[in-house]
Amino acid sequence: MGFKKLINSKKVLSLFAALTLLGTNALMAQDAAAPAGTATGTTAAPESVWAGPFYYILIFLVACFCIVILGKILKVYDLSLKMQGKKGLNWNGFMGIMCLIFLIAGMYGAYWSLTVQGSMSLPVAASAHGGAIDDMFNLTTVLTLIVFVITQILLFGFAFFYRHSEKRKAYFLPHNNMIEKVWTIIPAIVLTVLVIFGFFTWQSVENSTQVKGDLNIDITGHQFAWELRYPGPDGKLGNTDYTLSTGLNILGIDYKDPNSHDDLKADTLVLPVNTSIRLNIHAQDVIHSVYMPHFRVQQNAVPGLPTFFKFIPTMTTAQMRAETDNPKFEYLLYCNKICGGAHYNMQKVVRVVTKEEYQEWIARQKPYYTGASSQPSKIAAASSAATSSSTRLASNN
Ligand SMILES: [Cu+2]
Repeated sequence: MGFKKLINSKKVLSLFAALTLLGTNALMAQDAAAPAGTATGTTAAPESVWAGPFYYILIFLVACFCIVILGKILKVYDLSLKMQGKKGLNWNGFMGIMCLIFLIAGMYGAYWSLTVQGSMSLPVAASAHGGAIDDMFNLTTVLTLIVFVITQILLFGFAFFYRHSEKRKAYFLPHNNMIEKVWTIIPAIVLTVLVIFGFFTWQSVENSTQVKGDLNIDITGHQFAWELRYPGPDGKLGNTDYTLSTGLNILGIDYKDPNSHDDLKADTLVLPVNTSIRLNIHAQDVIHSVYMPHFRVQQNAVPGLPTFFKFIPTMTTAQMRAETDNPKFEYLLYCNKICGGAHYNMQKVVRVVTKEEYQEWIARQKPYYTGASSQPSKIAAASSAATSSSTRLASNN
C-alpha cells in the first residue's frame, strides 16, 4: 500500500485513533489504580504507568509510523534532487552505514547484557558436582560467544565494506567446495566435543556409585506443594503406595510397614553439610521438577516413575550468606515445570546446616504416624475423594 493510500485510508486512521484512545484509557486506568497514599494525577508512580504490555505495543507502532514518515520524506527529497538534475541520495551507502551502526549498537547491547545481567547469575556452586556443571556451562558460553562475535562482524561488516559502488564489480561465486567443507567440519567438531563433554559430565553426576546417599529423603510433588519425608532413627523410609492416598494420608504411606512408623514430616528441606543426600523424587498428579539451582540439581518428578538424585551439599547456608555478602540469603527449591495455575507456590526453603545442627533439628520433627488414627482401616471413607482436595489445598497455606 502506497504511503498516500495509507494515510488516506479511513480504516488505518480509525484503527490508529482507536489504539491511541485505548492506550490513553489504559494509562488512565493504571494511573487511577495507583495504590492509595501515592500521589495522583500526573505524578503517579512511573512504574505503574509503563507496566502494561499494551503500551509497549502502542509505542512500537508509533515508532514504526515515524520511521515510515521519515522514509517517505527522504524519498521525496531524493526525487526532488533527481528532478533538479542532481545525483539522488546514495541509498546503498545509507544502508551500509545503518548496518555498521547496527553492528556497533548490537555488540554494545551484548556486552551490556553480559556485564549487567551476567553479574546476576548464580553464585559459586554449593555442591560437590556443581563445579563440573559450571565448567560445562562456561565452556559452552565461551565457544558460542566467540562464534557469535565472529559471525556478526562478518555479516554486518561485509554489508558495510562491500556495499554497492560504481568503482567495483561483484565477484560471482556459484560454489566452493573448500568453504563448504570448512563451515561443515569445524562446527561438527566443536559440537561433538561439547556433546561428549556434556555426556561424560552428566554420567559422572548421575553415577550412583560415586555418591552413596547416606541420607534418604522423599520429596513428592503435587498441585501445588512439595511434601517432605525424612527417615526416623532407624534411617529407613517406610513403603508408600499411591492407592493408600487419602486426605489424611496424602503420601499413601503404608503404615503396615514398621519402617514407616518413625518417618518424619518437615516443612523446610534441611540438609547436613558434606553428607551424601539421596532425594527420592515422586509426583502424584502431573509432571513437576525438583530444581535447586544453587546446588546445580534438577530432576523431573514424573507420576508413576519414582526416581532419585544424589548429591553432596558443600556449603552451609551461613557460609553462602558470607560468600554472597547477603545476610538474608536462602537456598531455594523450585518446581521447574509449569504444572498449573498455582505453580509459583511450589517453592521451599532449603537450609544447609552443620551435622550437629541437623541432629538438633531432626529431633524436633513430628512423625507422620500418629498411632491408631494413621491406620488405613480407621480412616473414615468420607475423608477420601471429596475432602482430599480441600485438605491438600489447606496444607499449602
Ligand atoms: Cu509443579
